[in-house]
Amino acid sequence: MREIQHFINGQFVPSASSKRFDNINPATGQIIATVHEGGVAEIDLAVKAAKAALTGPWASISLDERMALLRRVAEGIQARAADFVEAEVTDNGMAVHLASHVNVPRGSANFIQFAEHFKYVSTECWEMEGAINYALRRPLGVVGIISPWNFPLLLMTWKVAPALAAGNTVVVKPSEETPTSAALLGEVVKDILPPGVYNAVQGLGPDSAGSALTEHPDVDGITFTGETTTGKAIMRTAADGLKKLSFELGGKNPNIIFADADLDECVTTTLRSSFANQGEVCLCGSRIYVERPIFDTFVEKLVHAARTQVKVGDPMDPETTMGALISRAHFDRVQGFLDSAKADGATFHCGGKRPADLPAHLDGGAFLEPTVMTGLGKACTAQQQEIFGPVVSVTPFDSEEEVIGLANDTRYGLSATVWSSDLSRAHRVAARLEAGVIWVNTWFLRDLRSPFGGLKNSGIGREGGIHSLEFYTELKNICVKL
Ligand code: NAD
Ligand code: 6OD
Repeated sequence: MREIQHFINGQFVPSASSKRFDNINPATGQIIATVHEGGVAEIDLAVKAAKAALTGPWASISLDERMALLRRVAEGIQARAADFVEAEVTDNGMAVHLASHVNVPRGSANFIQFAEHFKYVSTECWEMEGAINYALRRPLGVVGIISPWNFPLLLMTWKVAPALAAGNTVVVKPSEETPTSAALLGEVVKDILPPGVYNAVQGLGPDSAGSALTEHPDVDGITFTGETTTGKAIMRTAADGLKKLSFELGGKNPNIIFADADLDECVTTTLRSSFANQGEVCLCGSRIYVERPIFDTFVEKLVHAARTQVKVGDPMDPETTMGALISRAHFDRVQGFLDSAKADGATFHCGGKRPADLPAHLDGGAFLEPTVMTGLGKACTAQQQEIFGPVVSVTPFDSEEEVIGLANDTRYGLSATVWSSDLSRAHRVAARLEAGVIWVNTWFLRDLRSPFGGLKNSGIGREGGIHSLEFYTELKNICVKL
């Protein structure tokens, strides 16, 4: 059985305790690795290494050298792309096509982006009578990165790359569901970065590596992606150490489709925004609002596309477009939402069950058909809570005012899409939506220089471009009397 250890101070090391947990392939239900569970002792070792590295060679190399090292990390990921793809598919259950076209390339692109961008950012200077102020940017210090399972490499490197580009050192706690990519990144950086700059401690959340990292007094900031309830728990724990925080949390994202939208393009993209990565993308649109004149046609087209274009199956098959949900436990949670929707009177146009025709080797896997529902009122559980599965609910609307109200009627505020060929209306609606990221006539089109994050219960702060630099550094003002 393959073993996954911690990567601390440039070395793979076992846990001090005998605690281990299983890494399960969600498509087969098979155990694929045993993982060392870290806790207070391993986090302390990693934080000590990260703190020491802050004053070692990492601190004294030039900006150009640091960025060159990060570009080598990007190349290292590309060189090991096949290993990363396999790890992401077998840990997460995502389709190999998605892993190799989105997740793993973004793992390397994140390093290239921040290695480039941060080279050209300046600080402020203010002249006053008889004095001059200028600001210096310094690394935040030791950054704790707690990441989720849904895009393991993409989301971990989305934080590791800017943190390192800004001169910090990091301790990563990857999701217990998807431990492999953080270990593989250790293999990549081992011969590139000085020891202690990148550390990864495996483990669970509460009473394990996650809470130990949040509690550690020498961690200067925590950047977290995951559920809103976990964010609240981390915030409470981090309050004692007054740590700087950045949170990317859950969503219940609206897609707003006006009757003048290019319907075929809209359906094609909505199919993706509904079912990509089994609907396990924080940005997936789960509440679809369609202007009444095209409501029936839209539902018919989306259901037809879901039935004919989504191929649920073995994630390793390049033809598969939808793989397995992350675990049986998550499948049961999603099923609970489907049951509540049924009880609330939803009509199921497709899906709602495990596909009948899967091969025998996937018997233990957590598969669900793409599911389209209508008929849910705005207060229903399935309309208000994040399902995080391949399930969407479609609702008609009659006016711009009404749909803005419906879209904003949620405690979340992560993303939204607006579909219309009337650009004035699209701008007007986008400006009034309570969401951090809004796409017009597209979805998940990313420019890594732009601000990314959520409003309300979907997050705190923004990352991306200069906003990442803001989080991963501290500014100090120097005032010189002339
Ligand atoms: P999760 O909150 O269950 O776990 C995320 C990470 O937090 C894991 O590494 C976990 O071990 C750790 N953790 C759990 N409890 C902890 C605690 N008390 N202290 C410290 N660490 C703890 O989330 P998940 O199930 O892995 O991911 C799915 C969620 O993530 C969804 O809600 C999704 O919307 C959200 N998400 C948000 C974004 C975004 O950009 N806003 C991106 C991806 C995922
Ligand atoms: O594209 C990104 O940078 C990003 N953070 C995506 C988040 C996807 C959520 O599942």
